[in-house]
Order: sequence, then structure tokens, then C-alpha cells
Amino acid sequence: MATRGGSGSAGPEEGKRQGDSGEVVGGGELYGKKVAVIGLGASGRAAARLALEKGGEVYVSDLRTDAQATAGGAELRSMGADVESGRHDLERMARADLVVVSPGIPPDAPVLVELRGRGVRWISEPELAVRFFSGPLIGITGTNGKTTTALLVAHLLEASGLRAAVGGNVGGGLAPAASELALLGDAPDWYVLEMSSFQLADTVRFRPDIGVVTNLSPDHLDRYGNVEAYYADKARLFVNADAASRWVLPAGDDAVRALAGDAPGSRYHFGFDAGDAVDAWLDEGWLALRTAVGAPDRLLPADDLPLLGRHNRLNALAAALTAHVAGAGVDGLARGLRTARPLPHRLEPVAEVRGILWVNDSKATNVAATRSALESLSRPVILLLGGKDKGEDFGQLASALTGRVRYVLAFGAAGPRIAREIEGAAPITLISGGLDHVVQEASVCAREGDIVLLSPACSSFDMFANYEDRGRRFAALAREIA
Ligand code: UMA
Repeated sequence: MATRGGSGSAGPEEGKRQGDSGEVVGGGELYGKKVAVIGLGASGRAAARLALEKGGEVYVSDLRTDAQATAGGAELRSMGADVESGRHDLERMARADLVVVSPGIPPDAPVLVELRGRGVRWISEPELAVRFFSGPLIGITGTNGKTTTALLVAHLLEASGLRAAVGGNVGGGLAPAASELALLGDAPDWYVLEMSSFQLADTVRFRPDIGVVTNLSPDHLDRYGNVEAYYADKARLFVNADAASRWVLPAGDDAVRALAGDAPGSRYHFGFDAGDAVDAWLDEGWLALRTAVGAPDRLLPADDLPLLGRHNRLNALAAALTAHVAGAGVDGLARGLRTARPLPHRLEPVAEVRGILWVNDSKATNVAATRSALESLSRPVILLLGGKDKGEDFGQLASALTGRVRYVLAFGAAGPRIAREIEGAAPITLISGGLDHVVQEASVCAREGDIVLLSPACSSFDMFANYEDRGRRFAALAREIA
């Protein structure tokens, strides 16, 4: 019988109905069951491996036929899966006991429209994974800062002597898909999952012991059409809440409060400012925590946090509070915050020389990302801007440049248009050579106290294979100068 499962809008009652209708429920129960996995990306491959490991008869399909998909398919085939590239066999999916969907497949994809029409439902890949977890779960969602917070929570737990297994939406080779964690031999003290709205969409039993929302603002409107639909998927974090649930939430955030609604459980709040209901905040420049009634525990001067930017101070407060709720002690938290590692290519300090900090923000491939980087820094900036021209309006950077940026060095294919569109907002030099020339010029312009920031607001494909390649080259050049 096909699973009648989630479609992104199922409430808890629907979740129960699915369970009652013969759906597989947990460890060991995939044995001999037919499992159809849609997608051969990181999540589809991980879900297929997990289902195979648990004794399922696995059918995986993907519309792609490129080399990467073929290689992933060959590996699964060698493990016993039936793999199909270039089409989805809907009859076969409809006959499956369980259908698992990859997060990048939107609900209006023809395959899902067709399955929905046949009354077949499906679950998301992390929903499959958590059914095989053998320990408590921290689930982290939000619009921004999820990856930083998830990785930092795991780091803080480890620094406190607790074993953490982190994965989920993280991506970028920094952590595995959720189903990979379910395959780990040793159960950790805590599973830490970053959950995107796409992954929360098709959950049924997903129930974090500790749920975290970093923040909330409109996003992914190309997929959702309206913000309410996006928030509805995010709200699934709370669907299976009970009195034992614990929630770590931003203080004074009406959108997040509405998202949590009247979900049962204990609530803990983080924010910049102290307040009655705030449990982690900036106390006279220190990241601080309320661990008991009385004076706050000061963990680390915020200026000593190795993660740059105002937003990362909030992420650090959220992560410290979460790890504390999970059992981490104050000493471990302080140690962990001091040794936190910045994410590669995202406001990543790569060199410091003569009081000049070189920062790689190569992942900022659009105007909004560069704006947010500039707005989060408090030191004067020499800004390296340019790359492939995607047609965005660079004029929208102007207000973020004024008063913050001492020089703009514009380069790459978009360089001339950038120079025209932000003229007057900051002094600009147009560099016609490669990144080595740009870095050389930056070293001439920069003076003690400055940040040299590669936050290009453009993609990299005019000069590099991708943003990572660009970021690595920048870091190497900056270190050469250092
Ligand atoms: N496909 C079909 N049929 C269709 C449509 C698509 O077969 O009708 C195939 C595609 O060809 C593709 C696969 O389905 O091969 C879909 O793969 P995917 O896009 O879900 O990619 P994965 O490699 O599985 O990566 C996903 C997450 N990607 C997305 O949500 C888009 C990764 O998050 C995540 O790290 C990974 O699972 C493991 O959990 C990345 C991401 O960009 C980092 N996330 C978004 C974000 O953070 O904003 C949500």
C-alpha cells in the first residue's frame, strides 16, 4: 500500500492518520518494504542508502542524466538499488510503501502533481532519517543564520564534552544529509539538524527535543508564491510539540511568536538586550547567559568572537543558549565560542597584517548579500566589488557604502557598470586586471583598522569556476601579502 503521507500542508491530525494507515514507523520496519526515492542529489542518495541499509527494496529516480547523477546512480545500483535516470516511473512510485522526496523538488513539479492526483503522499528526507535516530534531536530553522547556528551548536556541545552529530540542510560539504547521520554507528549525545522550509514541508513525526528558530523574514518566494505558505512550512517545526519540548527563539520577534503559536513546552529567548524573558544577551559587550537566578554568566567578550558581523553575535547567543539547554556547561561554552570557526567564504577572516583584516565573503553573489555584509561590520572597509554581470541594480548598494566604505575597487565584467551606478557613494577605482591586481591595489589603499572585504555582489563565472574558487584565490593572495 502506498504511504498516504505529507504534502507540505498536513497538520498533526493528518500525520496521525498517516501513521494509522500502515506507514512504516521506525527502526527495522523498512525490511522488505518498497521505498521510492525521488532525486539523486545529496539527500536522495543518502535516503536511498539508509533505506537499503534498513532492508528496503529501493527504487531511485531522477530526471537528470548528467555524469554526476549517473555516478551517484551507479553507486546505489552496486548497493542493490534500482536506479532510473531521465524519467520517473509513476506506477512504481504509486505501488511503493514509502515515497521519499528530495527538498529541491517543488510541490508543483509534475511528478508530485501526478502523485498527489493519485492520492499518493510522501515524506521529506529528514523525516525518514529521524525515524532511525537513536538519541535526542535539536532542530534548527529560520530564514538566515541556520547553518552558522547549527554548526556552532555542535561545536559548543563538543567543546563541553558532549558528542554531537550535525547535518541536514547545511550542504557545501560542511556536513552530511540527515540520513547519513542515521547511518552512524555510534549514537551521539545529540543530533543537530539544520532544517530548511523545503525539508520541514513533508514532515509527519519530526519532533525536535529542542527546536530553534534563528529569525524569520520573507524568502524563497519563487517557490512559495506567498510568504504565508513559506511560514506555514517553517511552522511545522512545532507541529508535534508536547510539554517536554524546549524552544529557543529570538526575543521580541512577533513573526516568530506567531509561528510558534501556542505550541506547548518551555521557551528560552535570545536577543541583543537584557529583559525579563531574555536568557542570552549582550551584557556590557559580553555574550552572556542566564543560567540561574542572580548575576548573568559572562561567556566571552563579543569582540573576541571569531565570527564577524553583528548578525553572528545573535547566532552565537542562539547557539550558546541552545547548547546550554542541551546540557553544555558555562566553561565549555566559553571555550567553544572562543574557538568557533567562521564558515568558508562567508565573512571569513583569512589574514591580518599591520592591523588590516582581510575578509573573504565570496559567497555574496548578489547585491542584498553584499549590503548585509557591509551593514554588519563596524570598521572602515575597502570593498572589492565585481564579477559576472547578472543585471542587478548596483545603485542599491549606494546607501550602504556611504560612511562605511573608504574605497571601492571594481573589477571583472560588471566592473564598468558598478563604477557608473555607485558613482558618488564612495571613491571608486576600476581595475582591469585579474584578482591579483585588485588585491595589490587594496593593499595600497588599506590602512590600519581597515577591513579589506571581498563581497563582490556578482557571481564569479567571468574569471573563476565558482565562488569557492574565487574565495580561495582571494585568501591565498591576501596571505601572500600578509
Ligand atoms: N529532480 C527530479 N525530478 C523533478 C525535479 C528535480 O528528479 O521533477 C531531481 C533533480 O534533478 C535533483 C534532485 O531531484 O537531482 C533534487 O535534488 P535537491 O535539489 O534536493 O538537492 P540535494 O543535493 O539533495 O540537496 C538538498 C538541499 N538542496 C535544496 O534544498 C535545494 C541542500 O541544501 C542540502 O544540503 C542537501 O539536500 C542535504 O540535506 C542546499 C540549499 O541550497 C544547501 N538549501 C536551500 C537553502 O539553504 O536556501 C533550501
